[in-house]
Amino acid sequence: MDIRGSYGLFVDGEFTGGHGEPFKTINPADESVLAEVACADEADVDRAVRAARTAYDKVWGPMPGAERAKYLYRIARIVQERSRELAVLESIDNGKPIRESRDVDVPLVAAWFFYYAGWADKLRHAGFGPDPRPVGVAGQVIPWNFPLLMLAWKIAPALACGNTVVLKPAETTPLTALLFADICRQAELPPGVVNIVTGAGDTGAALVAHPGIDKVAFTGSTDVGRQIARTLAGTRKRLTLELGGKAANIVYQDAALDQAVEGIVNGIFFNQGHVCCAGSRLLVQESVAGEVLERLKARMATLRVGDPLDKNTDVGAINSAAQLARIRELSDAGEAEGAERWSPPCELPSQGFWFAPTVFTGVAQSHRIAREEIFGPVLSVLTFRTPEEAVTKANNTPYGLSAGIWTEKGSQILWTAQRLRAGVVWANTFNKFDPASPFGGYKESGFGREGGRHGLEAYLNA
Ligand code: TXE
Repeated sequence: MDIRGSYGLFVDGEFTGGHGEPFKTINPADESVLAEVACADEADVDRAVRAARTAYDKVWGPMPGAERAKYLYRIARIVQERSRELAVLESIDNGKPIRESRDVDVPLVAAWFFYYAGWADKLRHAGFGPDPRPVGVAGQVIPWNFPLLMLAWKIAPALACGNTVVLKPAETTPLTALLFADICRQAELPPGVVNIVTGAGDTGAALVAHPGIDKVAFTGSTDVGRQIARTLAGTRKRLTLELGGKAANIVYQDAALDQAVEGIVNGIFFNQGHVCCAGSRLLVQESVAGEVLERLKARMATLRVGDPLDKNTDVGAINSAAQLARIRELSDAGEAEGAERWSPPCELPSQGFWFAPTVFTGVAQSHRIAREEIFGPVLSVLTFRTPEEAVTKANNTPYGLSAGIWTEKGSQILWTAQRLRAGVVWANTFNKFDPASPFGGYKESGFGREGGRHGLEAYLNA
């Protein structure tokens, strides 16, 4: 598949044009145009939903689970076979380092399909009720930070349960979803089971509002999540929302500090910090704060920022000009509100969207950089004296997606984890994902769980 050129929507097993104004997707590392992509308007979304409905009624819904499983296994194996192509395309459309797309994103995509393939023929015997049925047609809207992985999180469990889908990728990263459509064709997935409609927010809004959709799954900003909840209020549609986060990464004084520093770096600089569960607030016990910061800065100075396709790159490009503007705005607010800003010396490319790894110290809980999701490579450091204070500060956020705990004491891990209002709590590690583990938030981070057995519940009428 040549990635330069024009791209269509994927409806009923065919690539087709759209009636909206086509848009360009660019490489954020150098701003070059990668492709022109079709935009789906309401009529195109309607076509896709109808195709999904027909496929659901005639083919996919009635198909025995063991047969559906074969398709999911086939998709998983083709993802593995075409992993280089997927990783390169993901890196140039998103800006993430190839080391991450190659070693994290794409292997996890395959893992998700393998895992849910295994469930497809076991739904009747897994406590979902005597006769669990698929919900029907799912409308799925995903963001740009993990374009392929979010697609896998949404499509694999939906298909395993017997639903068909219409998925809208983000407007800045549509290409790997279209490559995935090509993989569906290669796997001979029946037409209409997976449909991809490209476009911006209007296309997403049309999909969510379409009366032929039975279930909406959304990952993205809290604002849009709220809008979608309003649109769906009073309808029969089911909804899961996975929204933002402002995770606390708590480092106790007895932690293995070098290991903790690796976890802090991974927590906030992985994927340029474009991670809903990023450890964007470091809460470090006062007695070791100086030592941790010294080691953290030394480690940050070794991070290589640059070309996403260079295998040695640690931190790639910011996904879009809009996201870069947001990161800059919040970082400027951090300085204006009195926090101290530090970045290692690093030469950023002159073309493209770049932001140096940054740490703020002297951060107060009232500062915007302690409260708002920055969604970039920017860490806010706060300190605490007692475990009680750590928990209070960690929970002092409207979000509740994830948290991290660093300590050598098992009892401290349990004590802290039980008190944190976060859907995922990592201990002595961070940003670890596994298809068997449920993932999702409390409070303004959304509701519903993706992954594991829980991830099936959203797609079943039990
Ligand atoms: O998100 P949007 P944006 C946060 C992060 C980021 C901020 C803004 O803080 O800085 O959100 O990012 C589609 N109806 N997260 O503007 O707009 C849109 O086309 C239906 C956290 O990119 O929410 C895209 O496909 N769909 C987050 C998807 O929603 C609509 C990941 C996400 O875009 C729509 C991304 C509408 N009215 C951003 N408007 C996470 N949880 O990981 C837009 N979309």
